[in-house]
Amino acid sequence: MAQLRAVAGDITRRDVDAIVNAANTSLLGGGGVDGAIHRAAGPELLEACRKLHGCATGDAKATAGFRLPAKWVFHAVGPVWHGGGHNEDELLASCYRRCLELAREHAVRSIAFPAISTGVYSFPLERATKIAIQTVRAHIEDSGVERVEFVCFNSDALLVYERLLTAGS
Ligand code: AR6
Repeated sequence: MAQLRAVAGDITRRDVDAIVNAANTSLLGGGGVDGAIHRAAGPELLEACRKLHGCATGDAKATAGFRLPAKWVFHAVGPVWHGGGHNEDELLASCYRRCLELAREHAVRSIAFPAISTGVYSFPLERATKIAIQTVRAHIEDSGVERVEFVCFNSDALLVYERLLTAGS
């Protein structure tokens, strides 16, 4: 049975096969976790991203991890929160599903996710966390992934993830 857990800290330091980036449709970098991943991976990551010609919201694309401990980066594009009536829930779930599909394609056994869309894109944290946990639980067995880390950059996120993981949400 796959293991899901919340961990505190910086996703760029995680020793896993793949880390997930909360990117934008250009895939050409940005702030938040995206900026941190590009800084830690080095300029080769931007070169690799240029060759992908962007990514639709709800989708994800893979590159190598370059200078990161992780072998792969899966660049997922979460939705911008517009109040909840613009398919935001489904688009966010789709990001997690697509990352697990990429995990299967690349034989990834361990993966770390940030809280996609909950920063600059303003998706409410608790609602996003429920979607993240439920979607990963629903698709993990098919993916071949054995270990999932939800990496929380601040203590609020860590408390929410720990509570909802324990609640079996
Ligand atoms: N490790 C783990 N989590 C982090 C890190 C880190 N190093 N840094 C920030 N977070 P955000 P979004 C958390 O804004 O809302 C970018 O400019 C952060 O606390 O990075 O999906 C992209 O290019 C929050 O909980 O991503 C897009 O334009 C979570 O990561 C846009 O932001 C996501 O926050 C995407 O916005």
